[in-house]
Amino acid sequence: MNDDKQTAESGESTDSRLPRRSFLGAAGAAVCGSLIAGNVASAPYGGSRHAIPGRIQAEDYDTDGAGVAYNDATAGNSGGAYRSDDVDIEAGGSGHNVGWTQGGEWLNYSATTASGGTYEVTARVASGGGGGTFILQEDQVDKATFDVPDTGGWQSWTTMTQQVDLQGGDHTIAVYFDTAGVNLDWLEFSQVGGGSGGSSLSPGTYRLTNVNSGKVLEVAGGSGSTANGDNVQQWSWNGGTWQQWDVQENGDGTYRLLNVNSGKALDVANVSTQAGANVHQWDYVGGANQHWRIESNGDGTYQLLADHSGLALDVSGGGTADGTNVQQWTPNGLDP
Ligand SMILES: [Ca+2]
Ligand SMILES: [Ca+2]
Repeated sequence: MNDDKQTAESGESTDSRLPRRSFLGAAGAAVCGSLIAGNVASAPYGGSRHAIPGRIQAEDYDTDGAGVAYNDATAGNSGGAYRSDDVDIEAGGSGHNVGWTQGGEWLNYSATTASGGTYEVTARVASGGGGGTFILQEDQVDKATFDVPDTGGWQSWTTMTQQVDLQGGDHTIAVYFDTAGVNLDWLEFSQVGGGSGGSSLSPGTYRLTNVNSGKVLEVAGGSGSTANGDNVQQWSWNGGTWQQWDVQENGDGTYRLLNVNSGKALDVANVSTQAGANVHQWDYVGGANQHWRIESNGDGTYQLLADHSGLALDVSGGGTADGTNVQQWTPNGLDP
């Protein structure tokens, strides 16, 4: 079981630091530094801008190459995975991560922030080399410094959270590596204090009703199902305590969901990061596969995202029958 306990730090701004030449901003932006020539903005990877709130995978930095979308100190991709420019990417983390980072390297992410305000930024990081430091920027302005500790291995992941103030609209988010020694998997932005996409559910006891089927999340087998590994599925609401969930805050923007009948936690089996992995109940041990982000869909409904994988709680195949299994799946915007 991964111990993904978060190291929350105060969201102290570092705006007083000198701007770094970490990116070529929107066309026409005033930029300086020998790395940069001309007013050529980098373009989003995959063709569409990253959405904030939301998760940005480190390896999904912009296109348009060296000096525009990124700066990397070594020729070629040392990890040999995912993309084939100079940024060093390996199979790892929640799929791929950026590694072999060195001081002075940077990555740009074209993003659209839904609304200006305060956001929690959670970074999934690892370091097997004594730790390191990177800086999060918005349009070349420093927003937060992440001092990453030595996590005990290059694939020993932890998360760190800071608060930042972001502007609404199209901006370039950048990661500037101040030192060597940081592996980066992803950055997740969630708005503080509600708003669409924010995590704003109050703790308490809930029944969780699937929008598509109208059925509720339950532990299969009813009141006798109190063992680790008992399955979770959907069923017509009957008022049973095994259909009710005690939603508690973890203090880091995530929640745990404890079944009222069994006291056990909603848990992704085997800490799997695969789409289609089963969801069942297990003793609450604080694992990131037992921590869920509850994000508003802006219409009174919510989606639940497993913190370790970023995947959504999902009724298999969009089924509407009693007993249809519940799993994790790529968030698809369909009624979950
Ligand atoms: Ca390289
Ligand atoms: Ca990643």
